[in-house]
Amino acid sequence: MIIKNYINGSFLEPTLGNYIDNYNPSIGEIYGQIPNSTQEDVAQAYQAAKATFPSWSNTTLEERSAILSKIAQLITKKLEVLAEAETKDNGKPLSLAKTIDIPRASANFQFFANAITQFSSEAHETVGVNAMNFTLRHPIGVVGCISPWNLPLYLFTWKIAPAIAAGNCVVAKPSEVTPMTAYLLGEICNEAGLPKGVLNIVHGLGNTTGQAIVEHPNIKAISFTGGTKTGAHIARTAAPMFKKLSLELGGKNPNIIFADCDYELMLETTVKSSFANQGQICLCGSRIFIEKTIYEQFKKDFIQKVSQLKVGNPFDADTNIGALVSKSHLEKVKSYIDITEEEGGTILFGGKKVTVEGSEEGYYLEPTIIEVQNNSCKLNQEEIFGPVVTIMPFETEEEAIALANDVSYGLSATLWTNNLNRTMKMTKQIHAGIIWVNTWLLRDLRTPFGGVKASGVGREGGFEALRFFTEPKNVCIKY
Ligand code: TXE
Repeated sequence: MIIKNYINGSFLEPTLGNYIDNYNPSIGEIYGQIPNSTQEDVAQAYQAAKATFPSWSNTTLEERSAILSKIAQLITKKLEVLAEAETKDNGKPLSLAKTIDIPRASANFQFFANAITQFSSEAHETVGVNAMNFTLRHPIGVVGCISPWNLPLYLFTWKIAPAIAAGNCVVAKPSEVTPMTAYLLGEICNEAGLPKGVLNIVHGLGNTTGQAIVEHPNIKAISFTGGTKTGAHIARTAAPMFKKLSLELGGKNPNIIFADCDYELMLETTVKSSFANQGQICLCGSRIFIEKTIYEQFKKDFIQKVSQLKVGNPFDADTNIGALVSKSHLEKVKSYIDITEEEGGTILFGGKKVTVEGSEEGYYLEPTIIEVQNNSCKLNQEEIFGPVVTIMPFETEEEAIALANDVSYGLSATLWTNNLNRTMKMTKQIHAGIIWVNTWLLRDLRTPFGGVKASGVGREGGFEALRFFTEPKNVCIKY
């Protein structure tokens, strides 16, 4: 299958005619090609977006909202096709794509279809001097949205939906590793009656196509989700051009477990927060800290539960853990497992590549539990982004807080306890953008989403996203 760029409502070949291979990670084979777009393709996408901006930014909210709702409905209608495309491209279990990824992509459009009708700005009366201020919130113009491969359509739409809801036109690039559902989204947008040029999708590599979007002088805002190194590079490129930036980057999230928690619920949820999507979610709790009094019990029960997970072809109904996204990513994750001993750790479970019958060339890895001696080892400091977690005991609340914060990232944290005072104290002191208490990945799309420290800048979600994709202007009237 050869896919094309989606520019001005049409499917176009890249101007230079260059393509790159697209792999199916569950069998390790090339199954398609995608454009390796250049600056010219990005410029073409920009021109289409620019030409449409005056009319799109002047559509009524009702009109915009209705089109976004229609896109949401069509995503739901095509759930099976989209889920299968996502699984083939990414290697994630089909059951996950069907229940999480694709429903959430639809929810993103429906949420912002509703949110834009409720978005408002402020007025400030300057009492005593007869002056009235009000804030206008203009769409920015043409904005860039760049997304990663772990939750392909889910994260792509998480940016595009608020951008176009707010009246912007978009030049977007999905990850070159997982381009398929973004390609299908172009067809859906046409079917939903989204005016041509509102959304333009260019495919290609990060350092060429992505870089061209970030460097484009008139693409005024960049919303990016991906690796921290890439985020830093994008920030360096965009800063001298004074672009608005939203960066959602990596995480090395603590999962802190106290003895007073609801043990069974914690255990079941911890298996998910460790290994869902092969551990390739920026919110996974990859550093597990357990109160010493229940450490041995937890170790035994956790290993037992994890040993029941089935690694297999993602299209099989009973598969819990599918393939990692690419061969190079599998090698990266494995390289961390290989340094366990020199980093003072012990592999308690897993650690090896898996050969799946009938899919022998696929990129499979056992869910892996490593016991570490301290938090300063590489396994606890660097984002592995695969099915690998570390475990380590702690004794006091203060120690748990120190361990949680002793890392360069600050995306999310999970806390398991039924002690209210401890909950309040710890949620205030942990450096993270999101903290879950007695749950994990429970999402309300109105809430601010993003991290601190090396996990990025800015927040997505709810009105935060609509604020990012609009430019405030204060008007002061003296009367
Ligand atoms: O991501 P990249 P990679 C982490 C995870 C992973 C590491 C590297 O630890 O192992 O990052 O993954 C585009 N200008 N996360 O290298 O490169 C790229 O084409 C503009 C965490 O695969 O950051 C893709 O569309 N764009 C993360 C997107 O950036 C550029 C999810 C993300 O790819 C670019 C993924 C450039 N110069 C990886 N270079 C999370 N936060 O969830 C690349 N891109």
